Amino acid sequence: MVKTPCISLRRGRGGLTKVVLRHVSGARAEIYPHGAHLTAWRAAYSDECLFLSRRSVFSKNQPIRGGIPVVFPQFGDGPLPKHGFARQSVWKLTRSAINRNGDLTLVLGLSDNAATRALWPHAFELEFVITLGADCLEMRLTIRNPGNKPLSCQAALHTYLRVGDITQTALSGLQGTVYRDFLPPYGKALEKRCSIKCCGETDRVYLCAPNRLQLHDGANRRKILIDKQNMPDIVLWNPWIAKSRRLADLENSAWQNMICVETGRLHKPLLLRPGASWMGRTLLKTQAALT
Ligand code: TA6
Repeated sequence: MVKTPCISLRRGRGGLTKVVLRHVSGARAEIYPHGAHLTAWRAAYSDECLFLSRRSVFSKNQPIRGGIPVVFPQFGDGPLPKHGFARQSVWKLTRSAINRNGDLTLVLGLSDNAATRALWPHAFELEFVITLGADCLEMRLTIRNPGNKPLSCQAALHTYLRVGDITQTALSGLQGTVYRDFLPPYGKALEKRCSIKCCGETDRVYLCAPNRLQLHDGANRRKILIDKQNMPDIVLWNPWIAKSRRLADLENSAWQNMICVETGRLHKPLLLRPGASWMGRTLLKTQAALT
């Protein structure tokens, strides 16, 4: 049945507002202005592609667990809240459109304010453009420096992909890339594997990684193609058993059905001159897989 394309505001979990994008093909996405957080994405004729924790808290004071957190201006631990404050800020809904090709676009914005300046004394303007197609989800994150001094920051899309079974899941495209391990023995190493399977807690950043990766989700008989521009680094994370248990907002079994393949500018932080801007793009596309 052909559906009518629709962009609607709904009351989401925890009473937070969410925007629902419904494509004529049946593809669908959900975004909370809280963090400009994509919490759901399904392509036409596919089931849910993003992992969202059933235990996630939906409140103004905490980031949503799962989906696609927007990381800015800091990745990981540091002087700011972990992964920065963008994922805990309420973004403005600046524009939406049903495009001539039937794709749906939602634009969200976040600029510095008293709360962010109290944490990080810099002017900034962020724009997050989400476009939903029949079988793909495109995300464009733009950072502009409206201030009169250089702006140094990191940025990433911390994508939680939903998989049928982590033991039947493999990521390809990183062979020959140097990675830095966030777990012991730490340090750097060269990725020798053509196809990577998580067999334990995995937490590492691949530096200047190739722009096209492929996640094979064998249990769901699907592939997710990851196509990035201007986001050189890839973070691969699975909490595995012990860390899943330690994270209160993550169900104990989460490690079996999620893998984070994150795209960003992390290893070499951005340095934007006054008036300059940067744009990073990530496209996720689903394909059926025979096995
Ligand atoms: O991206 C990987 C990572 O930095 C892991 O170390 C893990 O902490 C994950 O992010 C989740 O971070 P969060 O702050 O959302 O719990």
